[in-house]
Order: sequence, then structure tokens, then C-alpha cells
Amino acid sequence: MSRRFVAAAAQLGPIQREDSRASVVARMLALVEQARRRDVRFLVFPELALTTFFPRWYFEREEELDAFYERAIPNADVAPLFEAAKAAGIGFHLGYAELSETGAGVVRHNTAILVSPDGEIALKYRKVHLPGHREHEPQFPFQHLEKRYFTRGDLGFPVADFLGGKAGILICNDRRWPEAFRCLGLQGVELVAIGYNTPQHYPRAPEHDRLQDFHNHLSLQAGAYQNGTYVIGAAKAGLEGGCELIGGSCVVAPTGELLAVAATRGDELVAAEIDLDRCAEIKANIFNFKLHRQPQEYGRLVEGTGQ
Ligand code: ING
Repeated sequence: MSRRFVAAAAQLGPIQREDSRASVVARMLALVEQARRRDVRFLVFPELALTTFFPRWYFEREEELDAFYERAIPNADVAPLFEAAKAAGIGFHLGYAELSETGAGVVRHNTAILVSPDGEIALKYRKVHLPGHREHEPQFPFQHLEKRYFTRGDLGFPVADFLGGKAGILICNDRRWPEAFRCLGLQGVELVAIGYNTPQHYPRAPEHDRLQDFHNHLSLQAGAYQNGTYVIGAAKAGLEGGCELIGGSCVVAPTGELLAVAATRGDELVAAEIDLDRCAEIKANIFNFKLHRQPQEYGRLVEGTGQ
């Protein structure tokens, strides 16, 4: 069976704090329709795709914070998206803020799922690398309170059978950590979906603002090449809540080549034909793990966090 199909990032432009989920889903439906017309089989929406990137603000009251989370997925707000994708035979990735009521109380995760063309959830992942800080830092122009608003993911780095291949998920900051990509690579991953919300301005190192777009593609391309996998990166982009977010959504080949890149920082479909069989060019040769990896020499990688 051919494993060639069109895959795409569904980049979203800014979502403002007052934008309803219904207004966002309407924009997502327009991208699903564009994808359908271009025979897309797999569509990647960004991290936390249903709301503004709320970790940029400090919330005192939990009720205010909890308004940004989903208590169940699918739900009434996203049902039109699930229905339209299923009707179009499109599998998709969706990032959202997940709130779970457990015996031990409320747990909040930065979560993403893969939904197969028949509408079933094929994979769920909870973000492991939570960047930013835990306490309010009012001296900065905006916050990055993921360490405060989310618990570290507890599902590991899973890979599932999906669209005839093996698929995995990373979320935003995860993409900067080669260990995360390698955990997927060691499971034979051929397709990694990565949503991200990345500010252009990094208050602790403003001299790197000019490098945010470069570091984004550097991370995605390295992860693809070093693990012989396709990578689809989907940005939430543009001026959102007074904070400029990078775009650069893209489809990356297992060779590390950029097959398609976003041209705007708005809602944009970034599509390319992929062929999962091409992963073998890398996996059977330069990154043939069985032949070349030396795990007995890598103990330091899991001895501690490092300085
Ligand atoms: N965002 C950012 C990311 O890793 C960040 C955090 C911002 C890192 C700016 C470096 C510079 O792309 C999320 N949501 O992880």
C-alpha cells in the first residue's frame, strides 16, 4: 500500500483573549475546507489551538484560569471540527489545555491528540518540557507561566499506528530537546506533529529575538533528520494579546529539508506531499540505530538534569 499522501500544517493567526471558541473553530473549519480541496490527509493544528496563549498572563483566580481549559475532548465546541474532518476523511492533530478532575483534585496539562480520519482519538500526549517560570514576574512585558498552569506530562513519549505509519507528538518547547525526539525515534516514528506558540521576544535574552525563527526551524529540521522522520510544525502566530508570536509553520522531510513553509503569520494552510517510505533512506543508513548507536556510552544522558 502506498504511504504517500498530502500532509499540512494548519497555522492559526492570533487568537485574542476575548475570542470565543466558536469563532476559532469557524476559522479551523475554513482551513479544513481548504485542506479538503487540496486532498490533505493529515492536518496539524497548533498547541493550545482553541484559545489565546493564556500563560502570558498571571491569573490570581482559578475560575479565570480554568476558563481556558477543556474538561473533555471532544466536546460541543469542537464537535463541528471533528465532524468536518471525518466527513472530509482527514486525520488531524489538535492541541488544547486539558483539565482533569481526579481523586487527588484538579490536574491541568498542556495536551495534544491525533484523531484518525474516522474520528477516533488515536494518540494522546501531555507536554513534558514546560518552559518559562512558576511565579509572577511583573518586571517582564509578558509572563510565560507554563510551569504554574500545567503539570508535567505523565504519558511518556508515545507512538501510535496512524495513517499507515507510526506517528508521535511533541509540543512546542519539547522540540528543542533532542532527547524527546530520540524517544520517538527509538520507537520507529515516521511522522511527528508539533504545535507551538513561540514569542518573538525572549525577555531573558532579547539578543536572541532575531534568532527565534532560525531556532524553530533548526530544532524541527534536526529532529526530523536525526530520527529519520517527517515533522509537521504548526504555529499559533501573529500579534496576540500584545505579544508577537513567530510563524514559520512547515513540513520537514526525514532528510531535514523544508518541503513547505508558511508565508504569513495568519491563518494559513502549509501543505506538501509526503511519502512515509522515504523515512527508510535515513533509518536504514546514516541513522541505522541498530548498526551505529552506542547506548552503553550514553549513561550520562539519564544520570541527572545537568547544570
Ligand atoms: N513556547 C516557547 C518555545 O519553546 C520559549 C518557550 C519562548 C522558548 C521563547 C524560547 C524562546 O518555543 C512554548 N510554548 O513552549
